[in-house]
Amino acid sequence: MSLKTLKDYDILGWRGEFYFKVDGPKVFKARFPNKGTIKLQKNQEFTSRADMSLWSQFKTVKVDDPAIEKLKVILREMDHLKKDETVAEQEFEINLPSKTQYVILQDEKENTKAKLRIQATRTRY
Ligand SMILES: [Ca+2]
Repeated sequence: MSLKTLKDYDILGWRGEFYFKVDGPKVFKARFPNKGTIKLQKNQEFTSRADMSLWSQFKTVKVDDPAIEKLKVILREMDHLKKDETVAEQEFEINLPSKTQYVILQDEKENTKAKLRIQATRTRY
């Protein structure tokens, strides 16, 4: 995952404080990072380490039986003076299994863009 913004999100021109929420099937929800925020100033970019995941899930899928998992990813920005703002929100349909793919989550004005890597390859153990 990488996150880049072209905008100043805070009134005082400091930095945006971003976090992700992922809505999985039923009631599961995840936040990334679990605690804290990704702080970005205008034109800064954050790239996560390879071992960081917004969401992980195992699912047993029968061979030759196509399965689709839907995940909603929400990018929010925090402000101490008001409610957290939803910058971007999108539902992704992930075919299981599929090759590793990259998707873009961004706001309407394309100021803030997250590039997400979806890895839904077969796991054997
Ligand atoms: Ca803020």
